[in-house]
Amino acid sequence: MKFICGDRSLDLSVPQVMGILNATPDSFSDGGKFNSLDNALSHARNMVEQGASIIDVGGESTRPGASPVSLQQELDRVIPVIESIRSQLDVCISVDSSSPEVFLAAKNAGAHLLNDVRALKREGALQAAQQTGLPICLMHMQGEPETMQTKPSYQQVVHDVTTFLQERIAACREVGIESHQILIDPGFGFGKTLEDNYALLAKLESFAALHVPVLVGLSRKSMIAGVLNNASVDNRISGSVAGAVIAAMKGAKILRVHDVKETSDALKVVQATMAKL
Ligand code: 7PM
Repeated sequence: MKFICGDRSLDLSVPQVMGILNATPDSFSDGGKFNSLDNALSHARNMVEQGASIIDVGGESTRPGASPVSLQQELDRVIPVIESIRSQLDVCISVDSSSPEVFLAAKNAGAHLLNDVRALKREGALQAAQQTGLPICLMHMQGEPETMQTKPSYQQVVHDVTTFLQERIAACREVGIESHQILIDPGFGFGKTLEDNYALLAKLESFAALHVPVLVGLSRKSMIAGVLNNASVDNRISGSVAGAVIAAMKGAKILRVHDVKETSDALKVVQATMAKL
């Protein structure tokens, strides 16, 4: 199962780790621009050494309640980081964005994969994604980050998320993005209650019916804290690793995580086991 990402390929017959790199000022600023770029690159390098085969570079905070960033701000944060990873590291680079301008600039800077929490719903996003020729991860979100956790509501969460992702796959195909270039993601924590998140995780294998690989991000999220007495971020690692293991056993091919070493080790155990099924 080779998944082509620009001029690289990923072997999705084994679960792959996508390391999260937040190119937001709160994560990588100690004043000077060079320092923050250096810090981002060394974090990326560490994650590659620990087993990440993809680095997901994001410049827009999609934290529940977050306010939107300007396009220029997003470009300024993300593009130099992509260029620097591209020139220094042997890894697949994904860009976490919803903006058509960012897709095109990221492709020019050397990105291999687009990751859109808005599933190419923004004006011009479908066309821009198609133009890059890069594969795309379509994520489900109910509402927008500012308000999505106010009152999530579904008829049947698994069915509703599946239908949405099916529709977005169809929209991609209409503009000429082929199904072998598409990944899907149920979007843990994006407009979902604790119950919704666990219902989705429990039924994750059902997304195989869409015939495209599944990517999952639950690292350090509130669905982990929510079953751990609202543990602080530092105390969510074991819970996050458990979630990644469950997702991989239910067929997820890419795990988007903060704690790369811990998750990679756990996924090797999953892989050794799954190879005997
Ligand atoms: C603050 C809180 C900052 C939460 C960022 C986040 C996903 C994603 C994110 C995901 C895909 C996070 C989120 N989550 N992309 N981007 N899937 N495809 O926890 O679950 O990292 S941002």
